[in-house]
Amino acid sequence: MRTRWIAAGALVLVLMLLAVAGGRFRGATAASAPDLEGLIKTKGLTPDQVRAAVQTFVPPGKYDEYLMFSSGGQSGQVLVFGMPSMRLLRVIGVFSPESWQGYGFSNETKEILREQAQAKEALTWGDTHHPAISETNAEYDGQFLFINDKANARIAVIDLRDFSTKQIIRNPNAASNHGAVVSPNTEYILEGTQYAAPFPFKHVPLTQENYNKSYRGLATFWKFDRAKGRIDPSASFQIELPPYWQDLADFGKFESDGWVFMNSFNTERAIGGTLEKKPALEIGASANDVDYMHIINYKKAAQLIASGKGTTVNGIKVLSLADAIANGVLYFAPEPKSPHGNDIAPRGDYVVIGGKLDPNVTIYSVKKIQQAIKDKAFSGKDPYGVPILSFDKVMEAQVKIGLGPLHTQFDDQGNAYTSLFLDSAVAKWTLGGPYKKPAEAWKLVDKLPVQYNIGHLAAVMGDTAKPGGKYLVALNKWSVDQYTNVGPLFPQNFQLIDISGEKMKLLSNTPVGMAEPHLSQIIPMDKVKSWAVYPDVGMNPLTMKVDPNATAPGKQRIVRKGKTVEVWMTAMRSHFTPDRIQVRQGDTVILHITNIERAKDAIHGFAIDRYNVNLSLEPGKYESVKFVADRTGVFPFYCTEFCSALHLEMAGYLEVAP
Ligand code: K7E
Ligand code: CUA
Repeated sequence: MRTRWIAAGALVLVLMLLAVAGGRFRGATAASAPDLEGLIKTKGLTPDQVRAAVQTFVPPGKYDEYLMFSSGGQSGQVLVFGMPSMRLLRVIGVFSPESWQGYGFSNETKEILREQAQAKEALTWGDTHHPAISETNAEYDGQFLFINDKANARIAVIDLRDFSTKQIIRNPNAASNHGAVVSPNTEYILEGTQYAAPFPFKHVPLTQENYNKSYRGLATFWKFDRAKGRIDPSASFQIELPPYWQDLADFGKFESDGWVFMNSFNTERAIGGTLEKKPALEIGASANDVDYMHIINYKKAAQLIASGKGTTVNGIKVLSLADAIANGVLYFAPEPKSPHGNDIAPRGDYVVIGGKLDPNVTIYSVKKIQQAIKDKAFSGKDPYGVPILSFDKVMEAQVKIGLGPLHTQFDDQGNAYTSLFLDSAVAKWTLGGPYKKPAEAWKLVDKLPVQYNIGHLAAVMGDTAKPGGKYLVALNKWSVDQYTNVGPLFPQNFQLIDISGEKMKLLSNTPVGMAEPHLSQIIPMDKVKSWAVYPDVGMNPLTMKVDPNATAPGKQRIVRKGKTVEVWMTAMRSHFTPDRIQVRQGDTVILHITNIERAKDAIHGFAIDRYNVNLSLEPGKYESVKFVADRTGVFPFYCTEFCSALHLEMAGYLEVAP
């Protein structure tokens, strides 16, 4: 039996190789076949495993078909994988200093990390959850990437021309955030709060009465200026929400354009108090059978703000809850208790909600929601006066798919894929019209076990207007027995799944040992047009322009002005010019360094002993660093990238005289 499997496997592989090579290596393949068979036999591979290996293998020198941007969880960074090989191509420093990139060491990147920081904040990490690629007509355009920091209520902007962070915005009124999504043409990035907090933020003693009265949630719409590549806080606004714990959200598109759908939980407004013998938060926050999906007309909110309705709180315009209700900006719809995922179908016609404690996914029809709002089909109001749409009037379908449904992605065949946390599985089910015929609509069609405790999943462009099908990645929280033990901090487990056929097929496992990714987004490789070198020599990565302090060859110099010593330096294989700097103790030293190389990959680093100075200078990049020379001595500086045969010689001395 076993031998027959092995023979079949070898045959499959040989046939595939022949097909791929178009017969070019017929002779060679025939000659090496026994070796292959032996290899398959020794490893005990099944035909499916052999097929998966061939399918995901990207030969040396060839490129992957897709890029996957993953959140880096508590590392505060973004991870970039090639797919289907699942090779890690890049880590992007975002909320945490990243020494390989010199991120958080140069003046330019220090400024990004410090930008918008509030008094007494010295944040050196973030908890990234939701990367969002910029969109044009509800499709990824590959220009920018946004990501949230759940812990500190921040949003970062990454420019995909050089894959580096350009801006970090701190929400002045929120204490944490969760969802981060972009509108179909990237006019806005939505940041929803997670845990309700006193509004405006200050100390308000945590009693039930105070909580109900003075604590609030917020939906923040950050206006994105695409030409500048920056969020413009002055054109942004917030909508005040009841103190529920708002969760994931999605922007409508096409027929739901102008609307946002946002989950909430803890509509019970539980505040904990276990030591005082009150119910634990998790019990209090899941007592009710339903929570409220927030249905927000953000275009109307933007008009109201533009016509002067909002008040400015800590520098940002806020539309009050009362104004939101009075002007038809905010409605609720009941949703299964403790919901999590909130995903809009490709045509913008359905909202899919995964209720963690409900075995169904619940699907709402956008048409029905719009009709119910018109008809004022309300079943009541919440304690703050928000009208609640009647569940029967807005619900389209419920599909029983298994335990712990979380997030949903879509393919190009009218199917949806939902992660099942408690079942450790992916459920494939069908959408209704216009995606499928009535007889095929709203049915569970396949289920694939994953290892283990899946959180998000990501399909190729799986949350856009044009899903690509083909592949899906399960982002599993637990790996348990999938890898060799490397100590009690276990890697996360990414599993690549083939979704091109009727049945899902597991292709590969990838351990992620430096982060807990939440969401990923997958984009065809050719949609991202990044630079191999900075297009002009002396480009400042912050302004994306040639910096006035960039140094041309022949213009290198050291200038003293009072107690400030300024150095204009170039880096080129294999020397820094100048290579000797003499200062006196207590001087302020400013280094302007330009990598004047034009060759791809000719990267230099710049480090100084004991001064915590560390830069990464990619070809054409200008960066500066400033420090006070407070310790005397003779400190070597050197290039930290092995750039040439004389790389070790690419060095110099900083002399600090008493
Ligand atoms: Cu981990 Cu999207 Cu923050 Cu779900 S979230 S798993
Ligand atoms: Cu430059 Cu090593």
